[in-house]
Amino acid sequence: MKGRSSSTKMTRTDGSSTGKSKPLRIAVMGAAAVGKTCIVNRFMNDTFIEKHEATVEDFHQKQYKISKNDVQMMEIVDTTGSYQFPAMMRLSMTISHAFILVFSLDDRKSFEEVNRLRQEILEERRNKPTYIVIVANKSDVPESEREVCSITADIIATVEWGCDVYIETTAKHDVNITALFSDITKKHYLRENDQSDSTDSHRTDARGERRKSVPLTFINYKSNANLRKSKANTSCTIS
Ligand SMILES: Nc1nc2c(ncn2[C@@H]2O[C@H](COP(=O)(O)OP(=O)(O)OP(=O)(O)O)[C@@H](O)[C@H]2O)c(=O)[nH]1
Ligand SMILES: [Mg+2]
Repeated sequence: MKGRSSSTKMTRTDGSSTGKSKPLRIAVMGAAAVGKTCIVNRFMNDTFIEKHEATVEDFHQKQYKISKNDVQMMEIVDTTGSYQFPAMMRLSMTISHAFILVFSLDDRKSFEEVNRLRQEILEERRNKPTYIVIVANKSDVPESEREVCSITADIIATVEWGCDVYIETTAKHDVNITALFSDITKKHYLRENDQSDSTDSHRTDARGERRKSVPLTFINYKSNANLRKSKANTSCTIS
């Protein structure tokens, strides 16, 4: 693997106030080359790198401004897509609160990998609060190159798997990247400050089963209505 050595990247905004809540730890996981690093780089630095350079593990910090007077500290772990570091992955699963599980719309196997990771996370965390977002990246790729149907993936992720949110992104064209992180961060902040609404669905029940949920409405789901319409005649199979 042509990977970087394990590194720590610390990036802060210039906000001087501190958040009331504990740092939010987000782990970004998924198969190799699905765009995890590009998603994080787009969010942290508004940059996009064309060349794929395999990650071992990168750590980022950012203060996210919730409102005029409130900030939330975020700690983001950009994990490896390689299977070579299982202990590192387990640790990320143990210490993180939220998980961004990324697959690429032009890579069917990466969708299957997201399911494997999801199961491993739930097993690892058992009844601990766990917020899982499934990200379909590379939404800019042409229809002819897609191997995963977005509508089917959305239904599987939110209904069958009971994940908290499904969202399409393109790190390349910066679509839904900020919404992705701000959704997770705002919900965490509200939860920590005891203002969460009763529909919050990040927790597991006593049997360790996840409650089903509906994606948040403030996220731009790349105009789902149009997406559904435009894909009405497209055959999608994921099994
Ligand atoms: N078309 C397109 N390409 C993308 C997008 N995001 C990432 N890529 C490309 O996909 C390749 C892999 O991106 P990375 O972000 O390095 O992938 P990764 O998931 O971090 O890979 P590992 O670190 O090996 O696990 C690069 O060549 C990127 O330029 C996207 O939204 N659209
Ligand atoms: Mg990477």
